[in-house]
Amino acid sequence: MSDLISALQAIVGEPHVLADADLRSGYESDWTGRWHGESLAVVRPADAGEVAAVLRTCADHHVAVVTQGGNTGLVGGATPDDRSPEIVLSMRRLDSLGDVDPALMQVACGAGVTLARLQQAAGDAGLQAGLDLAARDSATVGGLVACNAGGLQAIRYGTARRRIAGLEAVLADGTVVSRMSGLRKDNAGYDLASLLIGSEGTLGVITGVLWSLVPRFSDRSLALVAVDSVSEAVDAARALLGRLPSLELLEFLDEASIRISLEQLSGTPPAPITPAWLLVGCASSGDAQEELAEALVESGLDERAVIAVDAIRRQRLLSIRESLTEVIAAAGVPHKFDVGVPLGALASFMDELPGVVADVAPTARTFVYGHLGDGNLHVNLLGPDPDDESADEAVLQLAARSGGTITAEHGVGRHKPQYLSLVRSDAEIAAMWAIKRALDPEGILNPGVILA
Ligand code: 2HG
Ligand code: ZN
Repeated sequence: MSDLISALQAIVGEPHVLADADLRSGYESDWTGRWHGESLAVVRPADAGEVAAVLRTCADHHVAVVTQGGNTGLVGGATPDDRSPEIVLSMRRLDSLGDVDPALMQVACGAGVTLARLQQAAGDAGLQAGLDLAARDSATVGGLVACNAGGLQAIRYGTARRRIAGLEAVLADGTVVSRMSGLRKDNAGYDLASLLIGSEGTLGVITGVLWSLVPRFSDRSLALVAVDSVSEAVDAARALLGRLPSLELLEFLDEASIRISLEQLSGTPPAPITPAWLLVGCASSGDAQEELAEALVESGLDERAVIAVDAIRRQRLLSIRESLTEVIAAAGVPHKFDVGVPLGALASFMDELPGVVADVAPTARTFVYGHLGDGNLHVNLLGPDPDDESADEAVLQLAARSGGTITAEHGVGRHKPQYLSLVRSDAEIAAMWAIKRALDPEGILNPGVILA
């Protein structure tokens, strides 16, 4: 393997090939601690040309490539495993950020630009990124696109897919494909960008994108609604979805999530602790608070709602929701899910969940929170051994039985390939394999991710 290491050093420069175990370790484990493995080296290219040369070299040496951005993924999709010799391809040095085009509302970003930096650049131009999530300071644009990330504002602006006006990527054989003209309309053949978005590093390595920004609204408002049951939460969500065009965020927390989060935050709870809380946010060029207050009255929710009157209180409310991933990870190695369930089946999914978990993991602690407006719930279980898949199987089967999906947001990764057939037909999986084999015939790009 010393041949491979020297060849990689010749491409990216010696300091950017991390072969030492201590230097590699931060890239070889996800931060929940559930996914880890060993790589031959971490390679840090500076541009698409270097990525192309690295891929060609790895193919020559029959070594696989696990592409990694900010390492904030939650399904092991950017973590090496020990099944085949692999390098980690860290994309963080591809961090160039162009000027915002205010007319087209587009900006060119290298794959390694963090979401926070993109948001800042958008804000400086009087616009916004149209995507937000708690890992914004580390998550990179390339990773967000490779996973088709959702996050807190997907209810208004859609997932990362909707934000992509152009894309550059390196294919497994080292060829660079680039469609960065930013044309709003272009129907010339298959849309390769669409295929690469959400492909989790298995079809190509995304090196840059043209990001499509959204208008920034001058006024924001956020309310916490304390409800007595999940079905009440779902009814409230339905009512608000229909009558609040400026809705930008509609989040759910169950009682266990409310309690574990509040334990970390000092001070009195902002509302009575009930079986569920909703966070309802809107952004408007008019008076957001008035629009929100009106919608709450019309939905009969005003007596259960607390509206945050300023940005500091808004941030405090949001942090109860945003801190959950870290708070839960601090309490153990969680089994994490990002199931999607149709709104009409959400209440029965939540009713059945405790029994389904108790059957296979009677001592597990269950937390449910997430993007209720999108039907996307984050079930988190603490207790089962990280390698014990029985609760995973039970929860994902329940999501599938409920007419939902095994992943609404985080992707399949290494966690869920064996469950793909719960929600995709044999014909669909065969078509996915045909695409995979056509674009990556040697199977060097993230083997074992999505398709096992
Ligand atoms: C979120 O919505 C992220 O906060 C992480 O998707 C979800 O912690 C999780 O399970
Ligand atoms: Zn989420």
